[in-house]
Amino acid sequence: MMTLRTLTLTVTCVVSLVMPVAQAAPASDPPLPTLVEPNQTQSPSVYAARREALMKAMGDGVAVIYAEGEDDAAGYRQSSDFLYLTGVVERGAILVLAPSERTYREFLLLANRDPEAERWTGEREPLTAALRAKYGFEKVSRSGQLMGLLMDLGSRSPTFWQVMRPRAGGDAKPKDLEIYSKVQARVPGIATKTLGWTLAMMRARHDAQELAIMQRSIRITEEGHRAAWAAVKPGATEGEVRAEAERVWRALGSRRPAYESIVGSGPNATILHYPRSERSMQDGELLLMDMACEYAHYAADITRTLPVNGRFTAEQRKVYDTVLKAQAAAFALVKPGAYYEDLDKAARKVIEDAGYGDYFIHGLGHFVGLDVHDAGAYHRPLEAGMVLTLEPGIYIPEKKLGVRIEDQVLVTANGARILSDGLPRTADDVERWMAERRPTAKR
Ligand SMILES: [Mn+2]
Repeated sequence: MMTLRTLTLTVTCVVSLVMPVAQAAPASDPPLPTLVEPNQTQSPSVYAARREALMKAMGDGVAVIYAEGEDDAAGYRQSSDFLYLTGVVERGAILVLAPSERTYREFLLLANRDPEAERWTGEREPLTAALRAKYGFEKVSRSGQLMGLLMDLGSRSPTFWQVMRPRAGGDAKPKDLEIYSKVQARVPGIATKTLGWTLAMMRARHDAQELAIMQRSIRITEEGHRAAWAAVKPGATEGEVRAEAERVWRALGSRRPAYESIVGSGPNATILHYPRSERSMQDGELLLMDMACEYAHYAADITRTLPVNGRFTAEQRKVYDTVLKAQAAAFALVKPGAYYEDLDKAARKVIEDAGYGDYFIHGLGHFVGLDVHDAGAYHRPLEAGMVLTLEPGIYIPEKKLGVRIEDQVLVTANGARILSDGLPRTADDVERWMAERRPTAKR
């Protein structure tokens, strides 16, 4: 029987998790660009072209961009603005751009070496021609040079550009504005201006190579979802399910989850950022899994909701279908020129018309890229190359019932395409997958 054969083939594919993901990914996925190990970055020329575009937008003056990464369980994660412009994964690094200079227009400043610290964290490289070639900069020096360099450049082209979008929260002055003030206190006559949304818009419009990496990030995420779904059954813990996904991502080359995985059953499915994953799931409940990996610094973001025993109840299915319909209503509007607010409104209307208006309590979605909540301007029309999530949800705490369906959508020249198309989405497809692919309860 035809369906059986297809089924067998797919099962083989899913079970072979140790195979490189390239063999599991659909042949139509774009080929991955060459990534430079060990940091999974692209070639230095990719970052040089981005700096060139940013300098074109500046015209003149000087810009300082600080590396402001953070440490997590997987090590140092570079800040995305800095990574986008340099590909340099070093803490304490600083980028200086000065487009009106005649000879050297870009400067990479690195933190001083510390032989004792390097015994613990690994040896860093001296400032040599090899290092300049590796990073694609003609001028590489130490960060102690920053003040002198800025006094020099600022007196020649007296504008300091704020390139990074300021973050809300915290009282600290942004580091770029801080150093600008210090230089301005010594060299009068230098103005401060903002580039506004320039860098955010550059980051939001993904080129073909970035899209190939993002597609791979999604495929690895989907493999993890499938492995996790196979562990879903009454009595299993949320943690077992989550661990399966995270194990598979790591095995396929991902460094870290793109965000703290959310795996919530029954009442926990209604807690938007439920972090603990420690409950045993029960027969008749729903399990919400909002979990995805990061690959080569690019985030994925996918959510699915499954019935723990493999079959939706009538009420669960009604809620599920409403969420799916809301997602479809938003998706139908995605194309260049469309506004995010209108997508949100369309999805909300479907949920309100079905009588669940009070239970959709978050926004429809967000841009995805280097960060899971990526740079982008929600007040501007969508453009080709942008990727956003559509993730409507209905959460009814009094019924211990929560449903969210989240997919990543690429804005194309004429419309849109779902990038996360490798997992079942409709209620029927989900039930079929669970009936056919899930190991029997005996396991
Ligand atoms: Mn999301």
